[in-house]
Amino acid sequence: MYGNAYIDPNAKLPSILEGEDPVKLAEFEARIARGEKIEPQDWMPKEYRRQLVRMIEQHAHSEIIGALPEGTWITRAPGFRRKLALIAKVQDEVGHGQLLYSAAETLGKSREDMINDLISGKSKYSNVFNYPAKTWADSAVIAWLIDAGAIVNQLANSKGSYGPYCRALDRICAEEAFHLKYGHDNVVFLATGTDVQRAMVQDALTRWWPPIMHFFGPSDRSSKHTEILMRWKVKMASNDDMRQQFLNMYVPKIWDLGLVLPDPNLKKNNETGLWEYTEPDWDEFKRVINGDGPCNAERLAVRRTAEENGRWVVNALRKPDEKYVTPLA
Ligand code: BYC
Repeated sequence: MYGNAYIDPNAKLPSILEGEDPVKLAEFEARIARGEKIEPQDWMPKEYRRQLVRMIEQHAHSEIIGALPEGTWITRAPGFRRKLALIAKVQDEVGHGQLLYSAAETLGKSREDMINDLISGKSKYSNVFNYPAKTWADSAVIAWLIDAGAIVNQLANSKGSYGPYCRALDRICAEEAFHLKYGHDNVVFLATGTDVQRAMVQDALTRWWPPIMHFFGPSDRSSKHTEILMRWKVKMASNDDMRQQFLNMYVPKIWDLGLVLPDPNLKKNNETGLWEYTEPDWDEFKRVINGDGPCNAERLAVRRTAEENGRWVVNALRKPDEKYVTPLA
């Protein structure tokens, strides 16, 4: 179904590919089928460019907005070692944003336009970051399980077709692997700690589970972009496949810690090898990704303030001829 390199020049193109040169399109798809990377200067269909900008830009926004829920715990981290590790993690996430904005810029959209689309609410970013990190245990659950979900997604897509995105993902995955260890250590510490610590991490897990199930995107039945993205090897696994991979790797580890997941139907079907679960609440998912989650307004307000407060730096950098001002002292 996917990755078919041959396009019949006489066949009618799908509407999203209308107007494309069929010969160039066939060459492009043949390169992808051979596993070659597409680079910024190469010919690509408009829809490939549009889809990549959409996906990489959303990913970049997710990193810089994703720094906020955990970032609020830096000042309240329990102990110096945890504080140092959390500062480093949050800094990494913002760095991932930088890498991804640079990758998206190679496709022709300026960083300023991307940031404007974020703070105006036009662009999306990951659903999970619209929920509050109420306790220290929330930051532990994010670092372990959101980063785990991100690694499942990014490890697969780093083998994809667009060179700059794949190279950014390679570097990001290496750093995320540390975040995952940090998050796991943090959750294990709480889950094996006092009754209060245990209750705190259980409560955080119970609240974060539904957003984590949403994190991989709508079910394959209703995912509108998967087919074309998999055909062009931008996405290397479907949303449901990634959700399954995540469940397979992490549910046993969560259960090993004696923690309870808030889904009575969650179990592995040993015949199919697939996890069964209660259908996530997709209405809530849609509300949250379209701007009406518990923290959407707050998250965008923080980014807006950061933009306004940092505007003078941007303006200063845009005037390369300006004389260097000698400090008074
Ligand atoms: N959240 O057709 P579909 C991190 C939207 S950050 C929000 O399946 P697609 C971290 C989707 O955009 C890492 N929106 O889409 C950072 C589309 O809407 P539009 C975050 C979502 O693209 C800091 C519509 O639903 N990872 O790890 O084929 C601290 C239909 O969906 C979501 C990435 O960004 C969602 N979860 O597949 C800690 C990965 N899911 O655009 C950790 C990169 C779907 O038509 N992105 N939508 O208006 C992807 O891999 C893919 O875009 C997705 C969705 C798998 C997420």
